[in-house]
Amino acid sequence: MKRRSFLKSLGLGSAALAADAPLRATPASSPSPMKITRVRFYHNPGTRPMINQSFHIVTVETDQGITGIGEGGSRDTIEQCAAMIIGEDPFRTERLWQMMFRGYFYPPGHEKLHSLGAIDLALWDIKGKALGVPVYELLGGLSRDHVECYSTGYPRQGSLKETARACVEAGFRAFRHGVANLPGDEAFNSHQMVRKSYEECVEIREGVGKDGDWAIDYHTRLDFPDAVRLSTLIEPLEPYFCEDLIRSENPGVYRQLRQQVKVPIAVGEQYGARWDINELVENRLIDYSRISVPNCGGITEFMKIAAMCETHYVGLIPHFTGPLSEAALVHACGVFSGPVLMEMLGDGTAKAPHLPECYDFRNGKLWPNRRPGLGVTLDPKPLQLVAEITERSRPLPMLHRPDGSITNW
Ligand code: CS2
Ligand code: MG
Repeated sequence: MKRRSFLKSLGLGSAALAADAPLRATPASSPSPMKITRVRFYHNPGTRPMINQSFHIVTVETDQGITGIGEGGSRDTIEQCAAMIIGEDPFRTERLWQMMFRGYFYPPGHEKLHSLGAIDLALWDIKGKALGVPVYELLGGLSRDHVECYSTGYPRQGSLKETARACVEAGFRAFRHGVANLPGDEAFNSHQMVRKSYEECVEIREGVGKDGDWAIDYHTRLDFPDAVRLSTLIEPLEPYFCEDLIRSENPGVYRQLRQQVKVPIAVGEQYGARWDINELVENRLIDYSRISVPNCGGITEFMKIAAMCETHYVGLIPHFTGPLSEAALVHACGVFSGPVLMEMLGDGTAKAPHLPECYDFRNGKLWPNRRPGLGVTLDPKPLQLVAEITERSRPLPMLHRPDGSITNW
């Protein structure tokens, strides 16, 4: 678009159009700040029973008729977070994040962070809808045309080898497998399962072929020496990544583990905000972050973790948590300049009845769209409204620096 017509599109007068005029845009007066009027929380009957991995839905309404949609959380912590922000300006996503994160003095645990993240998704949805742009435009604009995906639980097509082949032939970048375990609650003999897993990985490598990719999730199932043994066995099979090699409670143990294995490591689906994973990223003990939304605290937090990952050349492979969150991740990952691979469940064709418009998936890839906000549409009919928050409640003092920014009590 030529300079003159671009400036006209900003509503600038002829004086500003003169070739030598200073390019001092005088935008139309920005609309008065919105106010959050009501937060609603809906139970989604299709969600998992775990409260820190829910697909429940939250909506945030404003006095200017724009409503944001988020996903995650549980009733009590949604009510706590929502009551902190009633009456606030939804555009101030960073300030509201700080209010919800620090407003109860003790930092939130993973369950409350899930609710905070659900509301944060809705706030970003409001911002994009109000400005008429997709959220990725507010995060720096797209740095990629689409997002490559891998499939977890790709539908079985005969043998494991045939299934892996069908997955990559469907356009997925990689086929994901899990460490072998016997059906039901039969005893888990890790030595036997390491050998069985290795044999399965050989079959998967044959299935995806020499140019295909595959990954394996140890699912924190193995003890340290078994994780080392399996990683050593499968290294020649070139996995794209190996996930959750050991339990997640003590990330520092990856200092020793990293010295003993040479496979690419992905960790983070069990983590929350940046302080759970910063040691792993800053010391490059992992190659990919599995941090996801809303789990880490939504888009606001995810972008901070992404910046830390970019600094240390760590890629993003966010965990699939829910359909709306998957749509939100396309925005957040679409702008990331480093390597990205997103998790998709099954063959990607499952539809959420309450989200008639959600992410755009085809040929094994996720495609950004131009729909404003997160680009999702909510049909609440399949859901059950369980809470409405319209009153502000801040049970603890909240201190501010002289400039008005929040500091701890
Ligand atoms: C798995 C998860 O996708 C993965 O990487 O670790 O699907 C995990 O099995 C579930 O979140 C457990 O609820
Ligand atoms: Mg996993």
